[in-house]
This record gives sequence, structure tokens and C-alpha cells, in this order.
Amino acid sequence: MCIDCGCTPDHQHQHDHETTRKIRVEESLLAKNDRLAAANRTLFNAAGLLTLNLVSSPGSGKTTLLEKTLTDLKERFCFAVLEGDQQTANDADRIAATGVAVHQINTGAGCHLDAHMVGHGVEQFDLDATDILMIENVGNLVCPASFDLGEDLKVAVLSTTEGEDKPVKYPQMFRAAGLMIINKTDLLPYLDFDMEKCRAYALQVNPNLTILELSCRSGAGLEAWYRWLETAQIKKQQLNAARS
Ligand SMILES: Nc1nc2c(ncn2[C@@H]2O[C@H](COP(=O)(O)OP(=O)(O)O)[C@@H](O)[C@H]2O)c(=O)[nH]1
Ligand SMILES: [Mg+2]
Repeated sequence: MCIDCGCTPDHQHQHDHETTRKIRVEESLLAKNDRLAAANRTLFNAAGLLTLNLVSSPGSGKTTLLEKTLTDLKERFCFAVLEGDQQTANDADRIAATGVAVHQINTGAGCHLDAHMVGHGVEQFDLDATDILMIENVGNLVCPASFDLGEDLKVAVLSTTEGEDKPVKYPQMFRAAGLMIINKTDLLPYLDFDMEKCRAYALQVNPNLTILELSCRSGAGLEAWYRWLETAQIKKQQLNAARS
């Protein structure tokens, strides 16, 4: 007997029923996350923050990019960093070495940060004294695409060692992002990574994507990223001023 509708289920009905329940649970999970993300966004806007959510597969260079950026721009902006990883405080330790405020969130078995974790994570910071909040998500090109954290923008970091086809293999992530950073360009002479194909694939899934190429190792392209960041922060300030 089916507990929801009282009928005697045949095999197909049972399958349909399980699928319906799975979709309902996912919907309510995401709806709850969206509500908490909206609350985070209200809090971040009230504090005048620019908030970026760095997403990528593991090892693309998110923490290295943050280390460089914080070291080079910490006199210009007041940063705070939330680090997401399943285990360890390794990345938080690397960020702490730059002297910037950081808080590590360990998700255990979880494969992404969610808005609830971020809402509690930022309790560690003086948001009113912060200009830019950087969130380094758990390395994963799938789940973080679906979870809004209240950020202004998702920044997808792709490294040249991963291959140029990732934007079409994981389109949800590159559709959700506003900026794609192609990192590790110093390795291009040793790889068969096709930069033009990568750009074309990314724009195929998201024609509005801004794309920057850089190398955290050589420093090539970092200036353009810093200019992008400064412009985004100024635009956010202007938006906040217009809102208040
Ligand atoms: N060759 C090269 N290696 C890089 C570059 N950026 C980061 N790496 C290396 O890539 C590895 C993973 O970097 P990490 O920042 O921990 O990646 P995350 O997992 O995305 O945070 C480390 O060994 C870094 O030194 C780069 O531009 N060029
Ligand atoms: Mg990292």
C-alpha cells in the first residue's frame, strides 16, 4: 500500500513515486538554501561588501590565486576569506600567512558549501570593516553550481592541465559563473591545451562570460585580474550607494 496516495503500487508506480519524492527533497533543499542565500545577500549588501565565490575542480589554483591577490592588494582593500574543504585547515593556514582574516569551514562528507555554512562562517568577521569577501568553495565542478551562497558572482577557475573541454562537460558551472579565470598559462608550452577552443566552448555555454588568462606562477595576467577586481568593487560600491 502506498502511504501517500493509498493505492496498491505496481512496480512502475513505485519507481515514479521514488523519483517524485527525490525531486521534492532536492527542491526543498535548494529552496531552503535560496532563502538563506537571500538573507546572506541582504547582510553582505548592508555591509557594502563585494562577495566572490571561487569555484573549480581541486587543484586549479584557487588558494594560490588568493595568496597572490591578498599579498598584492591587502593595502588597497580590506579582505576576509572563507575557506571550504572537506577536511584540514591547510588552505586557511596558507591564507592566514598573508595576514588576512580567514575562517575554515570543513564540510566532512559534503561536496559543496551551502548558504547556511557561509551565514555562520561570516560571524567570525567584522563585515562593516571589510571591502571584499572571498569564498573558496570545495573543489568540485558539479554541486557548487547549484548552491547560491549570497555572492555577487561565481568565479570559475580552470587550469590548463584540466583540458579545454571542461566548460562543455560541466556547463552548469560555467553558465552560473560571471568570470572564468584560465590559470597555469606558464604550462602551455608543455601541454596540448587549445586556448581558443577553450574560450569558444566557454562562450558557447555562457555568451556573457568574461574570460581572463593568467599564471599565478609567472605573474602574467595578474594585473588584469587586479584591475577587474578593482572595477567590480567600485561598481558594487556605486550600487550600494544607489540603494541607500
Ligand atoms: N605551474 C603552475 N602551478 C600552479 C599555478 N597556480 C597554482 N599552481 C599549483 O597548483 C597546485 C594546486 O594549487 P592550489 O592553489 O592548492 O589549488 P586549489 O585546490 O584550487 O586551491 C599547487 O601545487 C600550486 O603551486 C600556476 O599558475 N602555474
Ligand atoms: Mg584550495
